Amino acid sequence: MAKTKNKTALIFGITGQDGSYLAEILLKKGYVVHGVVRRASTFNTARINHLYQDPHNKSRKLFLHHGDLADAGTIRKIINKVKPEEVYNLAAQSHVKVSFEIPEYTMDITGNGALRILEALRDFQTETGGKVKFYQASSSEMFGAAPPPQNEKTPFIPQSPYGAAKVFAHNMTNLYRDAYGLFAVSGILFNHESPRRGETFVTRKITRGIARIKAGLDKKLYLGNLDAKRDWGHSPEFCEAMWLMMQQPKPNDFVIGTGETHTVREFVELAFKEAGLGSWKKYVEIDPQYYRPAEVNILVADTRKAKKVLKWQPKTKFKDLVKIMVWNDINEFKVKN
Ligand code: NAP
Ligand code: G4F
Repeated sequence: MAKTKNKTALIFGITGQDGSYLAEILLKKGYVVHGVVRRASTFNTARINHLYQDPHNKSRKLFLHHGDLADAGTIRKIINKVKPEEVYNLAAQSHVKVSFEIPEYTMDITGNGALRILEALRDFQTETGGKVKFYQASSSEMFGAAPPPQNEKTPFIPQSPYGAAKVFAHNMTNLYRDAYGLFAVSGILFNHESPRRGETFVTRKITRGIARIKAGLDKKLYLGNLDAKRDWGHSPEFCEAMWLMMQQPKPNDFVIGTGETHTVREFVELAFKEAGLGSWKKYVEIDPQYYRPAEVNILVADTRKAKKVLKWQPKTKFKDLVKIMVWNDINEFKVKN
């Protein structure tokens, strides 16, 4: 991997699935990485503990700051102190079903949070002479009811408060690019998963549920809509695409996905088979509490632009992704129990 000497990046959402992979990628490329961490009453840094460096280490490359997307003053303070060349906004209330329960909070963090960073960068770029770049984590959830395949020109018809909040942040990112000349890009990423995926998203819920059943801790796995179709890729590869977007001569938006779609049922079937548990029908029950007031039925990425301009291609196949996640959870439960 080519080393990029002395560049400084700031990641909002460094403790999340993508934030942890992006931090690894940037550190490997030679960046100094700063990350914003929310204050919590228990440790919330499990995904980046392996990257932690002692504050007394004079040559350390990873720095953490307390902050919250609700707090514009601190965002501004951190940006002014760190003086980043690249800012990645991966922070969000990122759960679609939860966004129906807490729509106002979701809009404040997932929508307005991005605007708070953009406002801080508008002033900061005057100071740096326009040298700062901004990445916004946009989402295929923004397409909502728009028929597949979805690309950069597909209209947004969001079907959740989360999707609507992401559309707001996406539009603001474009506006700051056009109105203020900020190097601002949006990566419209389709679902991407990994062993670090949050435990309440469907893929990880399934693989973790299987591990618990195998370990004798549970008898059943309760799920919602098995008919929804998603374009599922592998998170580390998608994080590499974020970096590629930031290295382009001009800021631009890109759709990132695999171009393949599968139902939740297919994921379940393959995962139970992989774990050697036989038919999933013995274990899975439908619980309507996991249905959503509105659903995104089908997502399929048209990634021609990313392939052409970024030379980016997904590598991990659906069945391999399922395998990686199933065995990670089975092994994790073996160690713990
Ligand atoms: P994730 O695992 O849920 O991570 C979200 C991150 O945001 C965590 O670090 C979280 O901190 C932080 N965060 C939440 N609320 C915050 C607040 N008020 N202030 C500061 N930080 C806050 O999500 P992900 O899967 O890595 O996704 C990264 C980004 O891409 C998100 O914006 C998501 O909406 C978007 N996205 C994800 C996908 C996908 O399939 N994964 C697809 C498209 C777009 P804690 O660790 O303390 O909770
Ligand atoms: O895993 P999910 O919760 O992901 P969803 O809603 O597609 O959102 C994820 O991808 C977006 C990109 O398109 C991101 F922007 C967003 O931040 C997040 O990472 O649900 C996937 C599908 C849905 O159709 C849901 O109804 O699985 C269905 N599902 C069925 N049973 C379930 C369950 N989802 C969850 N979370 N839990 C269930 O028990």
